[in-house]
Amino acid sequence: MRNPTYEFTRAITRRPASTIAAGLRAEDIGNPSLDSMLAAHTAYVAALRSTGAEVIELDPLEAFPDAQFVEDTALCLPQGAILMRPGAPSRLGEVAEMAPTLRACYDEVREITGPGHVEGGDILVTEKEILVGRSDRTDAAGVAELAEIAAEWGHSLREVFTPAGVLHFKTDCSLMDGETILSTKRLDASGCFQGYRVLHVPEGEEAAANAIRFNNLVLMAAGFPRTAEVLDKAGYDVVQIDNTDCAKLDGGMSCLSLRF
Ligand code: CIR
Repeated sequence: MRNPTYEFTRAITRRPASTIAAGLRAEDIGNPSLDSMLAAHTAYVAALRSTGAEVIELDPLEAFPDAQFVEDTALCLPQGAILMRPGAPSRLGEVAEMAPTLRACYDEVREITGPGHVEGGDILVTEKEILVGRSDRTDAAGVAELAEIAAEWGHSLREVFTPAGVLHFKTDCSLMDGETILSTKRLDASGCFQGYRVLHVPEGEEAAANAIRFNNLVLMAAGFPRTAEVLDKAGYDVVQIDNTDCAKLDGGMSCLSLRF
């Protein structure tokens, strides 16, 4: 049987827009290059497709410079999709742009109506529960509204906390399989992964924690050889994707797709 937390038949991505230099970032380490970001995007989509999945590639949205980070706009579960309500005001309008595609893919589409906020990057779905990290983008009211929908669909949801100064919960962790999480030590130290098998990202390679398990592959950012070795030794088939330009906008592997 398919494990819906990491075995997927479809993904949605969106090509980066020419306006990416206006994208949000915590710290300015220079503007991303559109050409390099497009090349990395093409490699990312090719890796997803190489597993046999269908990838729906959406057109760039010039009015939304962060719109290629589609993960933040929705949560995809086997029972249906839930449209998020981003905590970043400049990103709120991305949800309406994503909605028609999800309505075409799912019979059931619900939405976070507010006043709270939740971004998909703060949500980690495991086999036994949905972990939602409160962060600067995801607040208690948003988590509570999401918990009601999740409960209706038979999921238990646990509120956890994204470390201060970290954009999203999944900036610091990823699901590797039914029982295994890749995490930074700083996030694991909060105790949120008790009962899971945890693989630690080596010190100094924290930016490699945002990876995705997608069917037989693990996609991770290139340039973190010790993390790649940890995953390789644990038996995962790792594909490294250049994340240099997305990283300038605090983005990583999970942000770039919705997977279902
Ligand atoms: C933002 O700050 O919203 C974007 N520049 C990056 C979003 C990354 N998304 C994610 O981790 N799920």
